[in-house]
Amino acid sequence: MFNLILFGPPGSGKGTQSEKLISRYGLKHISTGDLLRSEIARMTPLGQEAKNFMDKGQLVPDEVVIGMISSALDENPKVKGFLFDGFPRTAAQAEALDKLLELKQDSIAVMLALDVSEEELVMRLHKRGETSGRSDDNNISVIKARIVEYHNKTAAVADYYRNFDKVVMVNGEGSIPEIFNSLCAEIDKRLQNSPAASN
Ligand code: B4P
Repeated sequence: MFNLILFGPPGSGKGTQSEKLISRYGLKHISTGDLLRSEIARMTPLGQEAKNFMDKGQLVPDEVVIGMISSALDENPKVKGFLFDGFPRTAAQAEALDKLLELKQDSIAVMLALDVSEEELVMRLHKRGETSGRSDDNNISVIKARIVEYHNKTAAVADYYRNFDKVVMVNGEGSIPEIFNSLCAEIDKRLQNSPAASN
């Protein structure tokens, strides 16, 4: 399998680029944000718990998210690979993901980290809030709280994968196709060395 993490602060374009990448490479998309929003829409107990955190711009507790990922991996045993979008977001989530993949004799091939200035992030999310109906996008103080959570808890995840030499920084500012091309160039380099992913 070829497993990829698309990493970056809120609003860096993870969701936007993931849609294009899964279509090009046939990977299974796992977005914890989408999974959580689907739980909220279905008004499940997990969704109700998650909503309390998401509406404040806080991360949902690790055990909730890790449980969701474990189920998603089990439900997709025969895929070419996974594209993890918005996960892992804490060092504990990163360690748990490595262990879950190890149980399947698998691992992360690369983390592509989108680099976007804070000013641009706030602008993008606020703009999306005008139309998305997402309660965490239409309030500047919640947007800023999400960015603070990112610096306090999520940025360390890149350090975790740096220890294994798996992080590649990609400029996340510019047009959507330009950024997509930069991501594809990095993936293509690695796929050439990964026989498992090319079949
Ligand atoms: P997510 O759903 O992961 O969303 P996000 O980080 O806000 O956005 P993303 O980076 O995907 O941005 P997008 O492409 O949409 O998280 C939401 C919440 O869920 C979190 O705050 C947290 O509470 C919870 N959560 C999720 N995963 C969790 C986990 N693992 N652990 C704990 N809690 C978790 O882009 C944003 C906007 O920018 C869009 O409007 C897009 O059109 C625009 N855009 C994209 N690329 C652009 C470009 N190049 N130029 C201009 N605009 C661009």
